[in-house]
Amino acid sequence: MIPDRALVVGIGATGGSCTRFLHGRTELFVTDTRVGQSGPITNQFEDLRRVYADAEFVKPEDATKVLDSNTVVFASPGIPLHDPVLNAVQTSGARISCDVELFCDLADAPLIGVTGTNGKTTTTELITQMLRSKGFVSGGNIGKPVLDLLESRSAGYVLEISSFQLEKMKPPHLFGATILNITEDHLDHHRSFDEYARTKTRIYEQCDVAVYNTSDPSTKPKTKKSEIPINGTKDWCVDDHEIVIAGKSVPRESLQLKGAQNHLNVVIAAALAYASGVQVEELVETATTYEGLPHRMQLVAEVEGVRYVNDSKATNVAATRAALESLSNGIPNIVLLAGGEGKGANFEALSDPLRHHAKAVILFGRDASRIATAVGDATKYVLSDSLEAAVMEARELAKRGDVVLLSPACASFDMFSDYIERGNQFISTVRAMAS
Ligand code: UMA
Repeated sequence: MIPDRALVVGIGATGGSCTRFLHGRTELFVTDTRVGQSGPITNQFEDLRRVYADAEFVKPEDATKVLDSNTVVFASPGIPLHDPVLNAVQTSGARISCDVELFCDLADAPLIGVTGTNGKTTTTELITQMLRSKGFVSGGNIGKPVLDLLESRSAGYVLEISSFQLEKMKPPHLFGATILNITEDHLDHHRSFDEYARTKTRIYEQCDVAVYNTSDPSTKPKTKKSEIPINGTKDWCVDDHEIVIAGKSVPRESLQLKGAQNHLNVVIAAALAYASGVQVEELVETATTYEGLPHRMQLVAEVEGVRYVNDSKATNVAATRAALESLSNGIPNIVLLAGGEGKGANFEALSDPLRHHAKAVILFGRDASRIATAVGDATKYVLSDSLEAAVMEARELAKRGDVVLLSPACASFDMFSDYIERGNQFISTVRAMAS
């Protein structure tokens, strides 16, 4: 329910949405831990202060002064719980929450929640496509702050929920929930892999139907639930040649989405939509026609017999591993472009797939040398100053039949505003080269 007193921390997409929604509905305070630092954030803060004149905008160092035990703090996902401001909140008696918790309390419709290290956005979109005829819409970490969805009064919602959000909310009451996979990521935000994994499992605590992958025990609910275990029954599974959806076999080659992880996610999506009442024929139709999203294993162009693939959304080691494995043709035929902000990851896990599938890796961005140290023995490596220079370098190294793959295994924030800008720069460089 809407609290009597609220502090919004952060003025990004989430904080902006919280401020818009709570303004006029509660006694409202707003802060951002970055105010006072150089950069545009202080100006944005002043602009917002003018728009929401009856909210009180406070400096981060004064934020704890406005807290009491009745205050609910809506913390932006990117701020870790161990940040000094959130730390102080926890000792003040105020309660930490987030927009997703409030949304789940207020939305009067069935909710489906999707989390996991990789594939969340594609799977969330696919479930939403499968449930479109029932009037479901998507939101959350996918890029649409959830409180903005309330006005649509939709028949149901498919929410992509990140670990950054799950750590700040009570377990949500969901109709259906899934953890797609859990691999190492965000170790600069969560204090350990165990904490990251534990946070993700909160998605199942209050759900009616859990869908998980029996081949990956970390995705399994800890308590007994009504569940659809994928690869645990012949009605819902993936094998070398087919996927099976509610007992109906669909050849894998008929799916537009490629790669083993994607095919597993198609079955998971179908199981959640099936539990929500969609007919099998409709599920198969959507599964076979859905083309996926940009920046995820997106074929950009074929130039002189070399395919250029944009997988800029691969911001961790597991995603890049999956990309290398799904494009491999059994010989080292991939020139990988990787690098950026490594988030404290261990890049040695890339050595094996690079040894088997890559003829070279071209490294750029802040952690390029760190990655080179970890994987330098596995394949030839080159350090590059920019993404454009890396593409040119790749063109020299790739021969007819090879693949040039941008799959950075890192966040983009050291060089770009986000993975979309990084992917778009790759696309424009490749297209300029092709013309
Ligand atoms: N920050 C501060 N102080 C603040 C507020 C933010 O330092 O007071 C910093 C954060 O540490 C972070 C950056 O600002 O470095 C942006 O964080 P944010 O929480 O303000 O971001 P929003 O603009 O609100 O966007 C967030 C999600 N971002 C993150 O979780 C980092 C978006 O997911 C999400 O789409 C949006 O809310 C709507 O729900 C993006 C993301 O990268 C796509 N998510 C991670 C992922 O998918 O791996 C979890």
